[in-house]
Amino acid sequence: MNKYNFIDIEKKWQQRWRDRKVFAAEDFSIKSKKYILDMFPYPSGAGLHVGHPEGYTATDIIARYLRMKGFNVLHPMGWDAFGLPAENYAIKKNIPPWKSTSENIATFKRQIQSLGFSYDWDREINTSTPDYYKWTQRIFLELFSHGLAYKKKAKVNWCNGCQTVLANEQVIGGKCDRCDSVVTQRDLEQWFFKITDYAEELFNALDNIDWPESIKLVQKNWIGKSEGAQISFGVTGDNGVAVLDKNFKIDVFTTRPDTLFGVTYIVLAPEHTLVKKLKDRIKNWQEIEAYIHETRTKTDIQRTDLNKEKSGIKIVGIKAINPINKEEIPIFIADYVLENYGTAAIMGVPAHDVRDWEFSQKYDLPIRFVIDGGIKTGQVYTGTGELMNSGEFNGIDSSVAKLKIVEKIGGKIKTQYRLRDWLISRQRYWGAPIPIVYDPEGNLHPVKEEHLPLLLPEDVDFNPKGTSPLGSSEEYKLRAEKLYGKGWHFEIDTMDTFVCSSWYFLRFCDSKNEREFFDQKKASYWLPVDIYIGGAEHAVLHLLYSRFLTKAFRDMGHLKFDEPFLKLRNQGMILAEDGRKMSKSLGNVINPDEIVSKYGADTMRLYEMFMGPLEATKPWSTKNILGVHRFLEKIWAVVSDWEKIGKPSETSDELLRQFHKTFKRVTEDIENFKFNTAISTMMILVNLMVKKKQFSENLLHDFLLVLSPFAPHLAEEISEQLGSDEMLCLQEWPKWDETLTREDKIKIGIQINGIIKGNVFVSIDAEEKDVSELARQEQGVKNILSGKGIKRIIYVRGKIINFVV
Ligand code: ANZ
Repeated sequence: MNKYNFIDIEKKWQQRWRDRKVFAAEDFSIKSKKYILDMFPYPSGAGLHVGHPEGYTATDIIARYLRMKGFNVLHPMGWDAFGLPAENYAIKKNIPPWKSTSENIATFKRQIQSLGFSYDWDREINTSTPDYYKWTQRIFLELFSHGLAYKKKAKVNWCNGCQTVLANEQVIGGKCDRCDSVVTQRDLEQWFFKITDYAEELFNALDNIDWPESIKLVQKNWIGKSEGAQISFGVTGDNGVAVLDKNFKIDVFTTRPDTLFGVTYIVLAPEHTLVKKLKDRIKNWQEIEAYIHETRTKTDIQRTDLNKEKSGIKIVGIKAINPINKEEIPIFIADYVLENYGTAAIMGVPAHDVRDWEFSQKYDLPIRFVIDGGIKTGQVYTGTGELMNSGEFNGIDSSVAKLKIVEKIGGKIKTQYRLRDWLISRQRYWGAPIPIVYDPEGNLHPVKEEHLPLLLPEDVDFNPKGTSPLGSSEEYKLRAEKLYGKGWHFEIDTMDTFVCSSWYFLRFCDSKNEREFFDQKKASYWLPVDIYIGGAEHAVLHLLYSRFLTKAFRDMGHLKFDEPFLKLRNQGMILAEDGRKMSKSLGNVINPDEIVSKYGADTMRLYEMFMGPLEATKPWSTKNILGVHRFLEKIWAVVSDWEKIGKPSETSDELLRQFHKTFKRVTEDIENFKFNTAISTMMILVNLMVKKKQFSENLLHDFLLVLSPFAPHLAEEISEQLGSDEMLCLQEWPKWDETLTREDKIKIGIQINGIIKGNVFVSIDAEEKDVSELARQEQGVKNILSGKGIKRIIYVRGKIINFVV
């Protein structure tokens, strides 16, 4: 054999796999299926990052392994191709987004293909092409016709940097998750998907899927389930003068109905509808109105910031009546109570709620302890306990009192979710046009089926002006009039790119279908996804939206399952060699192309898996990559040596066992996503192969089979050079002999009177008699025991032998 020439070898095998379409997934096979998916990338101008191949290598190992185990595997790849960066690039460089996007896709594809991943490229998806976004638009229309897509004027997050609204999920700590600009509030008409209809199921079903606990927790917190009660307070005028309508009530949502006797005031969100309704009865209206105005500019995050000094205004002229003791209490408006949570009103319990405590300090409101535990310290007490100052409920525990109090006053037990509807419209260009058309009176209508895809116009001014660029297209205007009549015009907002990515995994089942989202039979064969790997940063965006869409699709009759991704794993971040995050500005970015051309794709794949546990954050190391490269060279050399010295005639016993142990361990490690330890096991074997040199060709062949998901090019090449004419990737995964995988000797601790004095190695099935015999011969033990009578021997099988003397 010649030198390990990875450049030629890798090119040759990639070509061969492609030409023979060996990784094409077969629809309707009688074989069992496995759907192995990566989070598809956004093809940025920067090209592939070393972080991408980490997850892709992991799924590729699994996909290749499962094919060899006899499964029909769907392992597709595509491009999440709409989005802001391409549009911003267009503004800066005057290159239209479709052009830069297709160039970036070409680069990404070349780079991904250079790594020898076993994707079924016939199913490739590009979300920015009309054959895909036609179906994204169809989804919009179906959601619309089922009442799950709607337009409303709402307070929304506005990013000045991106000049568009953002979904709540895209606002991180009050800033835009893309450009870091501070997000402000605006009142705008926007499109929403009604994800809140699914809040309960989205929350509960997390318990049934195999996802990292951390991701489930983030989603649970985001959905924010709160169990409490809705309690109605009466409203009256000052000095017992009734308000106009006796039925006026203030409903509050509380998680602590057990504190009802401790309520000393009520707070309404400044936007609460009752405030405007009672305008005529409010004596300090001007003050109230100014405060409402002031609140409008504040985001929910600013309003609920725990460090912010509380503010509010007392409403003069009306009072609330506590339903439990008929006490009249003041009503405030304050911005710490949010408009869009619960009932937009709270009962203030300063003794037992931190925010209320602060508020009461500022406005000098009475503090009444009603749960035992706080009064002793004179500080706010948020725990539970026995009730006090609560009439007939005194002495009862919070958990019981909660229910009893709600029952007594006719309140309602209520579960509240923090999740808000998904805001999907964007005032940007490079996204799927929203398929809605307006008549001259401004009424909205769905774009007709036969007019889909509603193509993105090209004659637009990309420069953001705070309104949608599509509004600047003359062609779009004329098109609407031509199709619908004079004065009609299309919606000019586009959809958030997260809409495109919330369903792409469904399309892979049948990505070329021109008549439907996908063929029903194909979908029921392939779906749901069995294993999904991607970054943890998608916890509440993509992963939540995809779950919602799957459930909505199910309820609209397109799918028969509940959850899209049965098993999810996250790859950890790869840091730069200096331990910092890789970034262009720090100049510490590693380019995968360089690694592939210097060491080869197999080294790159193996190295990324060898760096550490898949989910761990780990720094890049050029030294270690060399080590991995040498490991592959060693494998090559072992076989080359054979040519020189001849194939060995027999296998050493030690090597035989090591081979079988390796087959077993690598199999189990792949199943458990422990790729790094699978590789170290293979390294141990190869070292032994180099040292002992005595192993059969059959064993070598089986070793190449288990190596092949990790370093497929090298493994295939050696196998071919050894005379095999069938590709490894089409062969069966090797079996092992279980008895050969057992450790043949085990260590037994020797104790004298319970104190360890030495060790002895015995065969795994040794009897007490044999162990005792061997232990007594151990030199140190022999010396101590000499001349002493052994009273008793205690043997703990496989662990310890104790001589009592
Ligand atoms: C009285 C009370 C007493 C409360 C007590 C807590 C402790 P989570 O868990 O977040 O759901 N609340 C209700 N609606 C609100 C709104 N629109 N804006 C701001 N705060 C609101 O919290 C529920 C609690 O948050 C509710 O229970 C209410 O305060 C407050 F010792 O009612 B509580």
